[in-house]
Amino acid sequence: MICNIANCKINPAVSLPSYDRNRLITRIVHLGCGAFHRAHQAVFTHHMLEKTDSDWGICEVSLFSGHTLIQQLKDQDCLCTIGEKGSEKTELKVIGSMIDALHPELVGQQGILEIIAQPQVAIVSLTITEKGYCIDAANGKLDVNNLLIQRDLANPTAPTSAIGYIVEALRLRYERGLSPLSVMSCDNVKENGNVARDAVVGFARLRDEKLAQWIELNVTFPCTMVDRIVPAATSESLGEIAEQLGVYDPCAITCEPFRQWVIEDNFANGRPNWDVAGAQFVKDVAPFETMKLRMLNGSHSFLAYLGYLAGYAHIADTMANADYRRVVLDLMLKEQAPTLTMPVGTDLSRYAHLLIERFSNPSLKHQTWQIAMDGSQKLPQRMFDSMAYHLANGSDYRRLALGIAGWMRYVSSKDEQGKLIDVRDPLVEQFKSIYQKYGLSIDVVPALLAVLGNPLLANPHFVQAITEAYQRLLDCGARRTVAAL
Ligand code: NAI
Ligand code: CS2
Repeated sequence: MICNIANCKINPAVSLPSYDRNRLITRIVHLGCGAFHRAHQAVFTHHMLEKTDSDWGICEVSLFSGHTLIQQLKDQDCLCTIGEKGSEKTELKVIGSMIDALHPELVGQQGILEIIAQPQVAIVSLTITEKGYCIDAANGKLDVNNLLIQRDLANPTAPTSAIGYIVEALRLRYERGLSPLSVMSCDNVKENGNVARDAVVGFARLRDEKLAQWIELNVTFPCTMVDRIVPAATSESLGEIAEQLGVYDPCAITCEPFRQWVIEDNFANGRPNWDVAGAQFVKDVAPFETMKLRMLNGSHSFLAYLGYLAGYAHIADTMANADYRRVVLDLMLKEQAPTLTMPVGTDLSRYAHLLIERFSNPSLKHQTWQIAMDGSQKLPQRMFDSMAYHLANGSDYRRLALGIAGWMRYVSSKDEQGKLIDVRDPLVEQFKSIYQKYGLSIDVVPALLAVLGNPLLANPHFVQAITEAYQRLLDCGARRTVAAL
């Protein structure tokens, strides 16, 4: 018998699901069974199940990478260990909210579509990364030139993109006279529900106007603000958990103890009472989402690019440098907080100090390289929107300019010692050709802004500020440039 958490004795100090998992049925299908989903929505659902007699179970789907993980989850009855790492101790819990796991390589595309088309399924949730929405950064609408979208338009009943899957599954539900459902994005995308709706309805319209109208009228796309720092698993993190758990769990994830979820209460076909597990249902998520994207994620990206260039592997290492710590707090309070309009009573200074504490958690090995990934998809909502505010208001934006220049220097794919950087981004080929043409020089600045389709390119003050910051990075390196701010 293979020993795993479903059939072996595990450390009795670890908490196990206290509810009868046999009562759970697939009401949620989750696309993007990565690290974050397991440590966030699956955990909230687990705690909700502990406190209620709800039957809301989750069927996990990975559309691309991750078929090994899906098989491993199935092999252990979809149980999975979450290690919440405080700065002093790690608390383990085995969660039971996931009840099935699918991958196209294991069940085929039809297998996944038919699960979403089951009558009792009420929510399709998503953590498919920013690029999974196939959006054209220049106008925020479905990118019809995206290769996955083109492939799915040519062969819509055998989709490959998340958007193609959702539309085909909704077509099956529509044609079978089934109830609609809610598509709930949990990605770090500005107005993530609206972006998901625009992509889904936009794609459906290219297939069938009637289907598009049915979706627009019946399917809801709640926006959410999601927060929990969840680094990718490593052999070290899995080993640490195995030691404490008493058995090796290949699906285990470590994360910080903090978790937050603010959800627009707009569901077409019911929803779990996630509020009993600490989630907040609100009418308007936008202020919370913007606050988090700019203050947390904007600072994260700043630390990731300038930290990586300075030779720091993890966010906590970067935060141990007093200059980075000071500058990132200033970035939050002086350049991000003033751009926000928050509900009365929100204490942004407290929020910023809590973020400093969370980023400094030394036991959380969150790689600067991981956060640096996909910058072309992340920077608009994390930094460019705030820059637009400052340009319109004549206020200071030196730190934001340096963050963007840090990204530009990072995508050169050579660090300050000349070592190769493994740049991951959907636009990586375009970055390569820009650097081949101009080399490490300020001429890359307008060229990189142009590939992002960024409208601020037309603003000479903006371009000058980024150019100056980029030149300082070339002259002095990241550490000295940050220290001088
Ligand atoms: P991950 O790399 O562990 O998982 C990503 C998942 O997305 C995988 O299942 C992968 O198959 C899928 N995926 C990747 N590209 C896709 C595409 N083009 N179309 C459809 N599916 C695709 O990453 P992780 O940590 O789970 O993060 C995923 C997203 O969750 C992030 O991009 C972010 O938007 C959100 N998030 C992550 C947090 C974190 O700390 N890790 C915290 C808050 C939000
Ligand atoms: C990070 C986020 O990878 C990144 O870009 O900034 O995933 C961050 O860890 C989360 O948003 C925290 O909630």
